Amino acid sequence: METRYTFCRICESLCGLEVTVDNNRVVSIRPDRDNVATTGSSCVKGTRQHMIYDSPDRLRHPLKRRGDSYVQVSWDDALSDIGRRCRKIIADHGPDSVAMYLGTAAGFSMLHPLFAQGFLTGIGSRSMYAPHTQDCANKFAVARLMYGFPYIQAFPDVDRTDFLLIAGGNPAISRFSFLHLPNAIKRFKAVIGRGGRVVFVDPRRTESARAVGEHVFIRPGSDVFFYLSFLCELDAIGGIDRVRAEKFMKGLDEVLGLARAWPPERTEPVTGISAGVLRGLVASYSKAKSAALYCSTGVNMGGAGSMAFWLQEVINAASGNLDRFGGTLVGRGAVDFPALGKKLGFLLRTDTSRIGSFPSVSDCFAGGVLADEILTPGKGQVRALFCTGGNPLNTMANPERLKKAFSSLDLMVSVDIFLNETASVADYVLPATTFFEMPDIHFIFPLLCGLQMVPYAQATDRVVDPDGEQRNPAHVYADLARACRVDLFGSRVAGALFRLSRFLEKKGRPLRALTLTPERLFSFILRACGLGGFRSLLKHPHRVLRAPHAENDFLGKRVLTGDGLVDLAPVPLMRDAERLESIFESQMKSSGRLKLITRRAVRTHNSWMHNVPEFVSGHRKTNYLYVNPSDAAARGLAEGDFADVTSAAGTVRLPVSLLEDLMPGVVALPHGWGHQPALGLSVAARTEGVNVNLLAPDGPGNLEGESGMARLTGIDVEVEKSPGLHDPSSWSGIPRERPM
Ligand SMILES: Nc1nc2c(c(=O)[nH]1)N[C@H]1C(S)=C(S)[C@@H](COP(=O)(O)OP(=O)(O)OC[C@H]3O[C@@H](n4cnc5c(=O)[nH]c(N)nc54)[C@H](O)[C@@H]3O)O[C@H]1N2
Ligand SMILES: Nc1nc2c(c(=O)[nH]1)N[C@H]1C(S)=C(S)[C@@H](COP(=O)(O)OP(=O)(O)OC[C@H]3O[C@@H](n4cnc5c(=O)[nH]c(N)nc54)[C@H](O)[C@@H]3O)O[C@H]1N2
Ligand code: SF4
Ligand SMILES: [Mo]
Repeated sequence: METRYTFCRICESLCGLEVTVDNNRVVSIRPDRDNVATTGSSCVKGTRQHMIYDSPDRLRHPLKRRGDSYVQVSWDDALSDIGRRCRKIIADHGPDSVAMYLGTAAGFSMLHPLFAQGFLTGIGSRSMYAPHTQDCANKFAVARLMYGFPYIQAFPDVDRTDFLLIAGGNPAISRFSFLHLPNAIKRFKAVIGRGGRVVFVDPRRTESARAVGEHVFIRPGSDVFFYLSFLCELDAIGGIDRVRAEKFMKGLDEVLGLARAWPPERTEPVTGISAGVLRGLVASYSKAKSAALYCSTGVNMGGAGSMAFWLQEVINAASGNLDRFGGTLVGRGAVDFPALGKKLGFLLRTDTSRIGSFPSVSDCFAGGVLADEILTPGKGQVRALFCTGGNPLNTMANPERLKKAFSSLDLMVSVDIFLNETASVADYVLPATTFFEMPDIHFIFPLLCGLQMVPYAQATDRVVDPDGEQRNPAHVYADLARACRVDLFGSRVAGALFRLSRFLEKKGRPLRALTLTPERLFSFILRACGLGGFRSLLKHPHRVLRAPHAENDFLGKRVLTGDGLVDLAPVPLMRDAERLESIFESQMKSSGRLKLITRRAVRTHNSWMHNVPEFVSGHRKTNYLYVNPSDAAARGLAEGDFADVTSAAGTVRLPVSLLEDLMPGVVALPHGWGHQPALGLSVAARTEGVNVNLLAPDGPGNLEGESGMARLTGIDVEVEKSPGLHDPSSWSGIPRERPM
């Protein structure tokens, strides 16, 4: 038995973990109480993650599709066939015909996004897709317009603030996003302890709102009008810091002019927030010594996420709270990543998608047009897809159509740890190492962008070795690049170096000294960050602290717009604002309709926790439609009844659970379920939950213009008692005529 220290990479909390290993197996996991940043915080997903990996379903060898099932093949055979087919596709149709979907699990390690992107760059393809357009592309798009770079993300200085408003986020369950904030609820309690206020604006009285602070109901999808009225009122009561705005910003009068048309009385019927309550919030925000507005996915996914986030940022900046302790801060990473990115042109592409002309955001296209990009003939049509660390057939809008599109590809390769529902339509499935089976350092947000309440750094070695032929992402993509005869990162030198390294590594120990291992690469990155080498950082298993954040450290210094001023009224957003009247009209018209929102649970993580038997036992074998008792009574529904939920895109059938915490007129349905089509998830495929994204429409007409965000919350639905039988083996819950 041996104890090893590492950190969890399932969510942005990156909790320090203490792991007991016996005979190359993880036998137990505890939170690392000595970790200087996470001080013993963790959750059941992190401390039970060995149960995910220990499954007999775990991918241990490459698989090749044969008919409707998969057979084991050697890496060499898989790589040479993939290489041959990929080369032909590139030769016949050009590099953009090869696309990649870089999923959430990929984004939390350093090697995976780096090498996967390096491979696509080597091919010369721009066709990168990511879950950003399901959760946060609006934030990247707006940050680029206002601050000059997508990864300049101001965060609330929670530990010093006197007023914190969180819209569309539920940190008690999901932890925090766009900021490493372990023990969030404890920190919020401290705000109240020092006489401050914490307010949640959410269509559901969430676990967070129940634990701490105050709660205000908002009608789903209406946040943009809440922020407009907030800004209008802030201006009316003289809450604008004109001196600071004059010095560091531009566009103030334009955006105030826009907001003035939206006094609280006007927006009240759409947001459901009374003018009195809103005025109270603004007065309190304005009076507080320091204050911060923060929003998360509930706002991002609501159909006008870019405008909503923009206005939130305008309020924080124009009130004088941006770049002040207790307001919002722009942290410093271990290197000045935004400045470097700007210099080298990273993440700043200006192209648009072939279908729908959506701007690429952070060098990714909108996932909501991926099916169209595959199904629409013409130059640049996507014909091959690499799906890596993600499960788009579960997590993206309109999975039925996406499945048809994926099935029509000339080549599809999945790199995952399981044969999930997406991998189940791939030609090849390549087995990846888990987080425990590879060395790592913190990913880009905390390490390079400083999105940490307490800045720190940590490295981890592998905790165990893979028990089969699984390869780490650096090796997978170096090997794929060689098979496709392209240079990793599109660089001849890098390409040759990694080819030589892989060759030497395969030759064994004597030549190890000459190879570029992941550990050596990390040392290179860490030294560039002034954090010493990988081995020296490993000597601090409870991690090391970096310099604390400062105020007055961003405005006038690190703003990367052309003139160094924060742009409060970027032209594309002002243009987008012309849609406001029609959005308002349509929300007024649909105000009597039921709105669908999402709901996360402690034991689920998007689509990848349902193969652990103890996470899906008993009543947890399915997701539920949560309905407010008054809405249920109006439809004759009782706890446990089956309901049909119908949107413009489709219908799902699932059991009802009554929930008083929901705003009347709102129903909630957790995502990440509907694994019935997965060929290699023996536990999850037998769960009975349905795929909520069957209710979400995709395609260019259904995406937000500035960011390409899909609309995954605030969807208009009808709910009625199910007229027929429920079929637990179908991902919609509705009996099918033919097997899926
Ligand atoms: N346990 C668990 N933790 C997770 C995840 C998970 O699946 N499970 N996923 C991880 C990932 S990938 C992410 S991106 C983060 C996300 O973290 P969060 O953004 O905090 O996500 P949610 O917990 O879904 O919180 C969204 C909140 O928005 C509310 N909401 C819905 N629609 C609206 C609306 O129109 N307006 C407003 N104001 N609120 C609305 C919902 O009721 C919900 O409380 O969580 C991460 N952590
Ligand atoms: N309706 C609705 N839809 C949503 C959301 C919502 O709130 N409502 N939330 C959205 C959000 S926030 C997100 S981020 C997206 C997520 O969208 P995706 O990224 O497409 O989905 P995940 O379920 O996170 O997929 C993670 C995959 O990674 C695999 N995996 C786990 N560990 C490893 C590893 O170490 N290596 C490799 N190679 N693979 C690994 C898992 O087996 C799983 O298949 O979904 C979005 N979809
Ligand atoms: S909160 Fe849970 S899932 Fe997130 S990093 Fe910590 S232990 Fe992992
Ligand atoms: Mo996410």
